[in-house]
Amino acid sequence: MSTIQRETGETRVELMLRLPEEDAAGGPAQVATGVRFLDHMLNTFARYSGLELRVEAQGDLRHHLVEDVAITLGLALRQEIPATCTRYGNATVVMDDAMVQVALDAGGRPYYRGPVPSVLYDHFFRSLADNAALTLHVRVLRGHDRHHMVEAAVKALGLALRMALAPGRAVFSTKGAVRIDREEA
Ligand SMILES: [Mn+2]
Repeated sequence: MSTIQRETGETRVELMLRLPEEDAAGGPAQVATGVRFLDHMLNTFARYSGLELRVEAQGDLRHHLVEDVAITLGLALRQEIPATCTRYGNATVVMDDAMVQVALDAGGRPYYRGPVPSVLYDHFFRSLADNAALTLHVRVLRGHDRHHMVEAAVKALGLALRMALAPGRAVFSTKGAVRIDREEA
């Protein structure tokens, strides 16, 4: 379990993230950021990833809240990635008009390739990938409703993470081991 409090002149974020028990019906979430669409996306993230998530956030602007919640979620996720796990995950999710593919590597190589068709949520995915040290590729294959495209991307991210964080016998790397620096929460 990782608990992080992050406070700046713009926002205050308190976040708890916990890996699921095996076969847990995922993602109990308690989310209150004051931004309803962000709450919707965080609940969706928890549901699809199976991670347990609590977030309380306050801030001045919606833009700052979305970015700082993504940073804090990324920092917590980085601490929760097991030293040995499946490491790679991918998922393609459709939601009416939208079809979104996500492929990721949870092996400590921060890289983001988008875009998703929302400046705000493109930033969300980039901040999350940077701070969790994920390689995260998001491809919007189809769609015209931005709500659906962003939501399908979050669902695909959750499912891909669920796959990547599943127990693996060994870290899959030709280097023999992937060291992931972490501070114990
Ligand atoms: Mn929705």
